Amino acid sequence: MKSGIKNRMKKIQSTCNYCALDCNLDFYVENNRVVKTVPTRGYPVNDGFCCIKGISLSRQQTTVKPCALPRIRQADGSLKEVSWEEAFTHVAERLKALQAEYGTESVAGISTGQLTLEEFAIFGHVMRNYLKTNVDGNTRLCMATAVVAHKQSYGFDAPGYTLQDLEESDTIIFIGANPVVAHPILWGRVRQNQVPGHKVIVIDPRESETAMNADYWYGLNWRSDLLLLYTVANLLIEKDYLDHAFIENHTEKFEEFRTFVSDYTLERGIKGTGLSGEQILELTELIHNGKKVSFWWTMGVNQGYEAVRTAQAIINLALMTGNIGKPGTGANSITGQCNAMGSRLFSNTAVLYGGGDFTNPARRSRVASVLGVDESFLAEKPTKTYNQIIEGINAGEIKGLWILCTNPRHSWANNETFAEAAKKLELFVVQDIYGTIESAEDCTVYFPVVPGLKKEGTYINLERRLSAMRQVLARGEHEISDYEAVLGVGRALGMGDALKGWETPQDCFRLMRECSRGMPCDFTGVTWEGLENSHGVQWPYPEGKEEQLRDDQRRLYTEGVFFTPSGKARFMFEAVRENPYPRSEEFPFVFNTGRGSVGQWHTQSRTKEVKFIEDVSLKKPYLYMNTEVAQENGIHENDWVRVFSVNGRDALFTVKLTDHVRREELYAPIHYIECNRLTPSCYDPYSKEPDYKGAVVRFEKCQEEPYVSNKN
Ligand SMILES: Nc1nc2c(c(=O)[nH]1)N[C@H]1C(S)=C(S)[C@@H](COP(=O)(O)OP(=O)(O)OC[C@H]3O[C@@H](n4cnc5c(=O)[nH]c(N)nc54)[C@H](O)[C@@H]3O)O[C@H]1N2
Ligand SMILES: Nc1nc2c(c(=O)[nH]1)N[C@H]1C(S)=C(S)[C@@H](COP(=O)(O)OP(=O)(O)OC[C@H]3O[C@@H](n4cnc5c(=O)[nH]c(N)nc54)[C@H](O)[C@@H]3O)O[C@H]1N2
Ligand code: SF4
Ligand SMILES: [Mo]
Repeated sequence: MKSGIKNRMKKIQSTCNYCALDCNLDFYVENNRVVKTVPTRGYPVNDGFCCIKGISLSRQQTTVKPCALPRIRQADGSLKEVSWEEAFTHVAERLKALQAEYGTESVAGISTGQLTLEEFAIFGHVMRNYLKTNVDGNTRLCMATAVVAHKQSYGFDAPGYTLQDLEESDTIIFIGANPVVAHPILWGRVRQNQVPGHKVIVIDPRESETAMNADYWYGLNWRSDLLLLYTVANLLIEKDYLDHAFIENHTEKFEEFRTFVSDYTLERGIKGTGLSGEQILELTELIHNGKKVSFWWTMGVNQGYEAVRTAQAIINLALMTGNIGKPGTGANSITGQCNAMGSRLFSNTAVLYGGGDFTNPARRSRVASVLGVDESFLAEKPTKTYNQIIEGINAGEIKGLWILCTNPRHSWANNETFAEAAKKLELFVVQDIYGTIESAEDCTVYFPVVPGLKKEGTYINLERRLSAMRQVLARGEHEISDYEAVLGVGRALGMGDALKGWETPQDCFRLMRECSRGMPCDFTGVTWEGLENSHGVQWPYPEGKEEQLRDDQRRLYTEGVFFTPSGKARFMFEAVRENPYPRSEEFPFVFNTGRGSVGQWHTQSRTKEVKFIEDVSLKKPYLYMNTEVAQENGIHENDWVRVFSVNGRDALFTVKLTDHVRREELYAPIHYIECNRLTPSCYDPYSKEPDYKGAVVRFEKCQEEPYVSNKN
């Protein structure tokens, strides 16, 4: 490249496809190379800032290898490159053959919250509508709890907030959320809050990076959130710290709730949460004294054995104090992946496109007419859940699996169960940008696809904002996108007319937009072109209402009207349950898991390619141990321990000493495959989201440094 004035640079605005903020970035391109990445100024989410992952997205232009042809496993175990046409035909024929031999539901898919809306929509069309089988998403590992909680409490999966609420709130309460690490740009919005005397409160058993930066930290016992939230609700009622008018006009079942929580006395709360009476009373007063109180939750809540009820207990607090629908308030679920929100409504897995149950006749008729198919063509029931799919493979009922944009061999709970499953599959298609991911080890077909820089589509962020991914770099020979790969298999299956109108992502966008018409997520006023170089658009944005909806920071429930038949929000509650995995003499430690650093992304396939992230990230699995506990066990920094889990497995970790985890806790970042070797198969009963943060374990010091693979 020649130095000098960069006057031939082309600027393309696109969306970061890591976390749920969906920051917009301006990519400057010269000779089909990104030479500069600048966070988009004026974009309402990130206005000129972004984190280390977004700024280094252009690394993928060199690290994603140009090997563009798919591969099929041969009898001798090797992978042979074939043409795309051959691969499409092979996969289509194998899918049909398996269905013919073992039944319709003997093949399945695992989708994702990290592709474009159009990509998982077409995957859902091919697999769920046409093949009539099951596709769940990695969003099950992440957002399923919030989805169920919203549906039951609000009548629709509709988080109501806008990011501006973080700047306007005077009392910001994070529950099981660590945005300093996981959502740095969201944390930036907290830092911009100018409300005099505003307070940041963190509820987390661990003194997380966010807790370290907060005004109040409530380090409750693991898995005692539901008890704490009911105790606080009871105190708010006893002290009459309620918004009676809101409760009366906009909610249902409050009287039942009042009776129910009267059992949750302060004494009981103290005993179960490990917090003092003063702390619980202080938290109650903070909620009462705030004029604009906002609650924000993430995986510390969603990933638990009574997670849905915990999320709803947060919603209940917002409802009873009238902290919803107004600036700076809300019971706000923070999403994880860049397009989890899109996946929740447009992947055709748990609901019809645009929302609505598979059994809802009006919705079936609407979606079928938009897609130009007979109603009977549409999937008839929600998908089997992720755990049922893996269990189905291990039970020999499911023989074919197609995964895209997810790495379950690493990320699935009790991940050895996935390893076992992968070996049993007769057809295992892995579609990824890296052929080196752990999940691809046992694949029978590998589909290499291009990364986000080379494709286009639509993303929806945590505050319901649609934004455009636009192609930044031209593609090389044979390089195709996820959309084209799925379309290719669909055509090879003989879908024919059922793929009419699905020819390009832009066509699919139009279909999905029509499916949204009249639904809470109506975005019929958004056009493909209009989204380009824009500020993004929050749903709802119905056609004809564009003028009234110009504001960039819109929230739902401003009139106190919800999506239930009565228009009222519901108090949802249920008795606190016994922890299925309590600490015991045999397993005295909690094995807490979560994000390790701003730079590391999940299974690290992408972020390990970024030199300045990789240079500062440990290559070997590690965990944090309380300094005193380490001393008592003769353990020093960087010593190795073998951790034995309640799931019957063990794994090796190096030890990092810290005073920020409590005595009873070991905290393991999820970015190493060893982490989920130890998490048990335990799920919330309603959402089937894994309880990823609640394993119990014991450890032994290793006398010598063991050999550990450096796969990660
Ligand atoms: N750098 C980076 N950022 C990411 C990601 C990444 O991999 N890397 N992933 C993205 C995705 S998909 C997601 S879902 C989000 C996740 O974002 P977060 O949920 O904020 O992150 P986690 O680290 O999983 O967990 C949050 C906190 O839950 C706490 N916790 C554990 N048990 C309990 C409990 O019983 N009660 C309470 N109250 N808290 C508990 C943990 O100690 C931890 O501090 O991050 C997104 N952002
Ligand atoms: N113990 C524990 N386990 C957890 C969690 C936890 O807190 N604790 N969190 C859970 C949560 S919230 C989540 S979201 C999951 C995440 O788990 P995964 O979804 O398995 O993790 P990722 O590493 O994000 O996997 C994404 C894959 O997509 C590939 N990819 C990237 N871009 C593209 C593309 O454009 N096309 C295609 N086809 N592939 C692409 C990447 O190379 C990578 O292999 O992990 C879950 N696992
Ligand atoms: S905060 Fe999230 S969306 Fe923004 S640059 Fe970082 S990873 Fe990307
Ligand atoms: Mo997630």
